Amino acid sequence: MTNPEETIRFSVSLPKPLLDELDQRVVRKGYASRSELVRDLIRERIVEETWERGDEEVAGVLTIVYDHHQRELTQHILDIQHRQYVHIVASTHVHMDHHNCLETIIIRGMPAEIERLSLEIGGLRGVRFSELTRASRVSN
Ligand code: NI
Repeated sequence: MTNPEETIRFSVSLPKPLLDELDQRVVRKGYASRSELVRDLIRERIVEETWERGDEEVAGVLTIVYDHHQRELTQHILDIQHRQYVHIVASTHVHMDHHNCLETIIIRGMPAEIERLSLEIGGLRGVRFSELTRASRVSN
């Protein structure tokens, strides 16, 4: 029986310029080894594909910066979150300065639902910055 935790070594053939690029990234990003970087690249790709396929539950973190003084915007953002409460896991609000509020909203659901919600909030008048980090379960 094979152990699912077992690490298997295999060899990959790469053209020299591509290998050089890989090694530069290892150094630049502070990886301990090529293997560590390649594992991360594969996991990133798996998360992306899970989102593209769209058939399983994933999680996203929406980061927004918005104008505190934009009339009714704070209430509007809260109303949307309450309407979608099933999907909203948590949110954190930081008052950055007199005008700017930063909020991170953790959302669970199908990729299309999370994308729709993110666009709805990000598209509100007075939201100055909006970025969705796409995450999913990833095997070891
Ligand atoms: Ni604030």
